[in-house]
Amino acid sequence: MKIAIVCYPTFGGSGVVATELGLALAEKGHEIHFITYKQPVRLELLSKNIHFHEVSVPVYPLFHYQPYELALSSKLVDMVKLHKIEVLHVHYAIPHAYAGYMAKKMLEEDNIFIPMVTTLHGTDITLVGNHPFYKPAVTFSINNSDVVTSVSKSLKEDTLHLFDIKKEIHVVPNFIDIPKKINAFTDCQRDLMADKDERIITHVSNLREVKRVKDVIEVFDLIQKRIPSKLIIVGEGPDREACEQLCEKKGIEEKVLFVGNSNEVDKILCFTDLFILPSEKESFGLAALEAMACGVPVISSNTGGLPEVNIQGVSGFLSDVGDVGEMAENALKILATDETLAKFKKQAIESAMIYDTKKIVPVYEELYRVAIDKMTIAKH
Ligand code: GMT
Repeated sequence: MKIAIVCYPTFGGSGVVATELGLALAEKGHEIHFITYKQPVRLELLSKNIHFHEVSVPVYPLFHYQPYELALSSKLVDMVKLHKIEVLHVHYAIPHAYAGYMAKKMLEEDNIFIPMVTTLHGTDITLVGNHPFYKPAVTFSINNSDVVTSVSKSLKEDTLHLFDIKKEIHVVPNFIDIPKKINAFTDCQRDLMADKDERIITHVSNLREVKRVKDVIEVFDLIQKRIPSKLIIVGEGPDREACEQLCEKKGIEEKVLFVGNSNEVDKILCFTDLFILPSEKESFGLAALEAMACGVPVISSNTGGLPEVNIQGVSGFLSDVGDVGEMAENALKILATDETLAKFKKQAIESAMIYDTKKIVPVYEELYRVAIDKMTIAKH
């Protein structure tokens, strides 16, 4: 199949999933066209089946807001025609499903009928999409997609609860190449980061309010009072400064390392003993799954889709949002002895297995096939 993928190319779960999906599909022989404003961060272009088309939005002084949706839909029309693309897969409803719908309609004028698959990722539904400013457009774009998928059961429920949806929503969970993660590193040079007797705790996110990074620091503070440990915070975002100040206020700045955005997350996870994700909202929690696939147990909140990923008492523990005391106690249970830690590490990998790329990518392929067939029948 010839498939166009539209996503956010920056650091962030929806872009990562879209990129990994494109790479996995290309490996299976499909022709993949990424259409976005920048090359996705995890995209490796060295394959005959991978193409990247940049959407440029020229700056014009009259516009206070540059019309990205317009440029994207025009680019989609041109690329569909040029490369004979058969299906359009847009990740994150805003504004991609909206721009995709416009492209579909423009193409129909030329007798080109292309199905659009929309994948809902999280805040496009729960935090942003639900805002009255966007709600009518998001509802319209979802209802006018040919296939709608959500990354968790919880996100599907939220979507049906918050919007007037007339479409079936297929739950297709996020995925990860588990064998690749397990074999990513043999020697990850743990000694560079911590002393032998110290436990290493990690958090990865875009350091936004919704991630509650201050809770990560509160949990770590309680842990480090009881056992020697280090905290690594990976990612950039608006809350970084306030979090650095909090570490200073607590006098733990020597034990907390802010490493910014990193392309070496697997390497960091390789020497990590525990992952903390205390988010306010989390439709799935790809970062938690990545940690588990690397054999890292997870302490998380029990919000959204996290209970579908992090299994209570098996891959880690879950607590109510903001309950930093319980999170720290649970963390200490896991880190107590090398034996318990080893048990949780093993269980984390086992729990991640159901989300292996090989199990999930065929589900998308089948949805594309059905959508293309339906479109072909409707055309005649
Ligand atoms: O919705 C967001 O906050 C951004 C989005 C992203 O692009 O990182 O994250 C969402 O999609 C991820 C991939 O499907 C999920 O793993 C995250 O849980 C989800 N974030 C939230 O729901 C806050």
